Amino acid sequence: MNKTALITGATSGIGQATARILAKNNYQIILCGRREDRLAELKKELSEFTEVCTLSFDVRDKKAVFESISSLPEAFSKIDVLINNAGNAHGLDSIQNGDLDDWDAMIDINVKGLLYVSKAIIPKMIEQKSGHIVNIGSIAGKEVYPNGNVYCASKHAVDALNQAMRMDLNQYGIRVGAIHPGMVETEFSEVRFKGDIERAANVYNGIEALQPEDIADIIHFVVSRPYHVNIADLIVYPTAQASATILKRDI
Ligand code: NDP
Ligand code: 8X3
Repeated sequence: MNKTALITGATSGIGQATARILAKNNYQIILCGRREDRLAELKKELSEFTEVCTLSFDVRDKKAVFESISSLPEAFSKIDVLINNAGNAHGLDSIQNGDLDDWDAMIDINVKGLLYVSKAIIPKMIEQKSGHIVNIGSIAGKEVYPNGNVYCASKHAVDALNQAMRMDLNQYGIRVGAIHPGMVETEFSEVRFKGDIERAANVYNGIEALQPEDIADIIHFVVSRPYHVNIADLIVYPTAQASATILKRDI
């Protein structure tokens, strides 16, 4: 029987590319995100390769998370792989100038949203005595950079939760690991800069950034290892990047 993967944030970037690669490699896919038009479009595209189901919910909405996941049809109810990917940065301001709504968004989505989705799925994995949780962190969870404050804090929390989940779920034979990307060219900067496309494009100026497919490829590698192999933690930079602030720009 094919394995089933649930991917949060599948409407864009890393999540969308991951859905594509897993669909082509015989996984049944549960696509999650808020933008229903994109979910429907991707479902149509991937249905050529595999069975696909969509769930539209905001990860901040506790009730919606639990209701959506418990509404899954029988054929999708055994979740083998959870990709906790939904998340974004909102703003890039100093601590003294930060916007409280941005802070709430990052903590509510990147940390609490990841927890809600995990909490809705972990009992199924415990019952199955198997499962694999892949948490998408960031280099912002390994280092802090100027004006990164709350985004970095949210991703440090993901790093801590990744370690904590691996410890607590060890007794049930559940695999837990994280991937921490550096600069990936997605809608990430557009969201961070609230639709300022020019400012977002400048982030990648003169840099051959990672593409979402590069991370998706690594996620596929991680989940397709033999079951006794658990890749616990990976940091992935583009070659042109050495840390959040050290970049070789060819301009
Ligand atoms: P994108 O902006 O391209 O994708 C973000 C995804 O998250 C979208 O599918 C969006 O779906 C979903 N999402 C955002 N907010 C919510 C919400 N409240 N409820 C449900 N889904 C939500 O960015 P990336 O693909 O780059 O980001 C994916 C992950 O990778 C994030 O966790 C990000 O922090 C991390 N990351 C990104 C890096 C980069 O440089 N791009 C580097 C390191 C880590 P929708 O809007 O439809 O709900
Ligand atoms: C995204 C990478 O450096 O903008 O998580 O924080 S960075």
